[in-house]
Amino acid sequence: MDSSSSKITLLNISDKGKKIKTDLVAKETTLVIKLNGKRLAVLLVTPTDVTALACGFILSSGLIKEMADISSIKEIGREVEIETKNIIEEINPDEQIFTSGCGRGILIYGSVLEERSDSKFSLSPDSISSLMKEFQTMSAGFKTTGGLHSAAISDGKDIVNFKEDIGRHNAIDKVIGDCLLKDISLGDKLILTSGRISSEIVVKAIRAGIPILISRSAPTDMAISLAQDCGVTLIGFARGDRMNVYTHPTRISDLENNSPETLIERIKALKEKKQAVILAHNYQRPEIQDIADFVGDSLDLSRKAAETDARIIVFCGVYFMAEIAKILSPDKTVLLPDSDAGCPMADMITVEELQKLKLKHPGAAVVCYVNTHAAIKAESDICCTSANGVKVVNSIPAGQSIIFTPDKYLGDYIAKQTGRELILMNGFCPTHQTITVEGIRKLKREHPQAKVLVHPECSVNVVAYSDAAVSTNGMCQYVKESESKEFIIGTETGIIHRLKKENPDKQFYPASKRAVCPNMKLTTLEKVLWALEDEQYKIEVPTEIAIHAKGAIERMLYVL
Ligand code: CIZ
Ligand code: SF4
Repeated sequence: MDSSSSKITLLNISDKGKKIKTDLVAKETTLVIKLNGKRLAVLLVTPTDVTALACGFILSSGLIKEMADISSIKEIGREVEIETKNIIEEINPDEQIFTSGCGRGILIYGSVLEERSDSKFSLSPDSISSLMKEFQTMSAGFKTTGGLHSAAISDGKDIVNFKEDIGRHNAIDKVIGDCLLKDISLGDKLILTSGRISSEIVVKAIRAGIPILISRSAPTDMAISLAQDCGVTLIGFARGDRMNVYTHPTRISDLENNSPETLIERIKALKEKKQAVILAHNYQRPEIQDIADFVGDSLDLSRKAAETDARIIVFCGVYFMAEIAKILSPDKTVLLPDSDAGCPMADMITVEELQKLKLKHPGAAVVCYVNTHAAIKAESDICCTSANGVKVVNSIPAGQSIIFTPDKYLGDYIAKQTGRELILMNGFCPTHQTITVEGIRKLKREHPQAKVLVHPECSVNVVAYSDAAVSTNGMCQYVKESESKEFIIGTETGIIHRLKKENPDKQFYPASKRAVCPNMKLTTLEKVLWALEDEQYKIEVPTEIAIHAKGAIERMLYVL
């Protein structure tokens, strides 16, 4: 194919007047990628290195794992035809994910979540700065048109591959594909990109096995969360000597020693020194569960918080949980390692809405799910968790009407179990909504012996389809007592770490790989260390609210 620019004629208007000029602009053409005789994708590309682009594209899309999977490649005009050795399965539409505006393709997001880079490749901030400088110079050198994105692969010392394209995705697919064609290993390399890092770009690095991703521009929140989960070091705004390291800073040498082992040592030492205890929710990341003094559900954790002699409680969970710990232990310092770790379900109702409903139903008892802000608990008669909601509702005298807030699905489950009519609000958990009957049915076909355990925060038809709808602690107990060896787990996937640890001889399959609560996953080892070092972020609850909320929590504890 031809080169990357076209000569055009234009009218230039400036303070010096009008002038006809010629200039170079980026060339854009279509590229058809055919896989095993079928049309896979039509991309808009810069017409250079299209074979590399096609190879990188099918690797980034998860359709091949290595060059050895390809049996032939042909470039004919504006088409690249690739044949693979093995039949490639149809892409499961359940696993498919939308792509961002200028993205395109067939990225299969779920499957990358199982991949985790543990590459020990590392480099210093100085090397990053000088690589970025070289990258900039190369981009400027190649750039005759403006408007092109560049990507490069580096071994930490030199740039070993450099490509440009009108699309930031294409530029990256080109460098990855060219390394595949040239048999250059990628596990000990990094990617440099001129473009914004969205989650799809992180997916490309993961699929290629590249552990470090560096950009001049910004990453998105989803990209950061995915890079954290999959062990990729993500660096943004790398300009001059400055850079922001968003995830896994352990690969940046010369910084203070912060390998995971050292981080854990430092957390342990500081915890002793400051008389702190670390509590972690069942949905936390595995490494956080492993360093915690105690792992459990919100009720367990608030009890531990009330019992402990520690001076500081580092609460690895979400805001409403840390708030309960503070309400029950007002004299202790309660720290939430990431102040943004909230709960969208708790945010779905306001005090005003609840007050309005109370006025509409005078005399009704108000039962609030634990996933609420303290101000809502203060407006409620009694609190409950998913483990004790049925008991709590049964404790309310027959005949008294009951408002249940905020989770409509848990409310529906409790209503069915107790035979009580509940006045429901419209809250729900977005994470549990990723779990569907279709998804579970598919898993059940693969594992017909597996028991299906789901959380009552799941939608009504999912709960109806399950063998049991139970809280996270309920799942731990069910699995321990069950003779079954296989379980489909319909809740936030973090619980699977605990289930595996407690039942090493049993198998667990997440009902949806997308049931990952972004808020629960905000806590990382680094943030736990910083929380201890700087005693941040302190939870405070206004006294008036705390007194009333404590009443609702203590009434729940009394019912048990
Ligand atoms: O109560 C909890 O900890 C939550 C939010 C879920 C569960 O089932 O444990
Ligand atoms: Fe809230 Fe759902 Fe996350 Fe639990 S899993 S903290 S209910 S968003």
